[in-house]
Amino acid sequence: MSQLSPANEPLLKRYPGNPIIHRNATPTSNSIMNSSVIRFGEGYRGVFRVDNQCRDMTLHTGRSDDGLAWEIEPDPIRWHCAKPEIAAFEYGYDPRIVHLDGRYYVTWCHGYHGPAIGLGVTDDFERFELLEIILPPCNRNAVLFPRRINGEYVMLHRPSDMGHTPYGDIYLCHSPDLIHWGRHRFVMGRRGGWESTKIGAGPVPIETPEGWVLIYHGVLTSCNGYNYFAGAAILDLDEPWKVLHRSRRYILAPTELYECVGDTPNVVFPVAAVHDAATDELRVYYGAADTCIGLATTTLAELVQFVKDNA
Ligand code: BMA
Repeated sequence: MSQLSPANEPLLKRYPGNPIIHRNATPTSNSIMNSSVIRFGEGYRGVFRVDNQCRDMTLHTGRSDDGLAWEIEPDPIRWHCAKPEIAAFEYGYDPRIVHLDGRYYVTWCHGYHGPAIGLGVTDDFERFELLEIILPPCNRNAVLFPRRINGEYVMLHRPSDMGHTPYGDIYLCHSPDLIHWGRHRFVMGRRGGWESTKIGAGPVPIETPEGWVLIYHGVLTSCNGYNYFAGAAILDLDEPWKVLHRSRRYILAPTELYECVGDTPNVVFPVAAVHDAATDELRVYYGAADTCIGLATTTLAELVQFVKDNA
């Protein structure tokens, strides 16, 4: 448990049963982290980053009735792909899922001569189709908006390099068909403190009357390497490259044992957010220490207020 006083806790409150998914949730997993979940019917489904005991980075599906207790498929997703030249899966990691035009689209970092962005789709979380490589290397953290904006699909992304990328800002691009992307805009860059080295989009942006709420990760470089934090900003509804508010304070920092001890110490990496419109509860799912998955909550109203108060 944290030694900090309640008044000194960050905005997001950890679920007391954390981590909700442990590193050994499949028979051959080394670690399960940086994964995406979404409401599906009466329950939840997810696409999970599972690093196996050969240390291959693979994508698996999983299911849950309550979003807390998860069953992760032991075998990686077998992607159907009509295009043999892109069908080989060198690796896949950091997936995001969005419900868009009635289907479930998945974006992830796709190994294709370097870290590229893959786009896939499913309707039932049983059959998955790999549609295209939508951004070439080197890129990571591609996140689709959940609806068209002014008639076009919109996606956040983070240009990067072949390695662990000691820089990184968030950009946005547009598409008429989800396949061809252009009309690039700068959204926001790294700045001081917890986000001084690089930033990258986290969960799918959440639409509110105040703007799109964007939860993202920020990284600082310490004497022991990268430390990952979660932060939040609000983007303009019609021109989402315009940042209306951005919190100087993080909303979650790596302070618990399972966030500080693991394959990569000192990491909280938010990837999915599930909002309950009836209660306003916002559940944020995050990878912890590149080893397991944690859950933290707030309300959307509190998050919006926090971002404005700490801008
Ligand atoms: C992600 C991935 C991981 C990395 C992590 C921190 O973008 O690249 O392999 O360690 O950031 O959780």
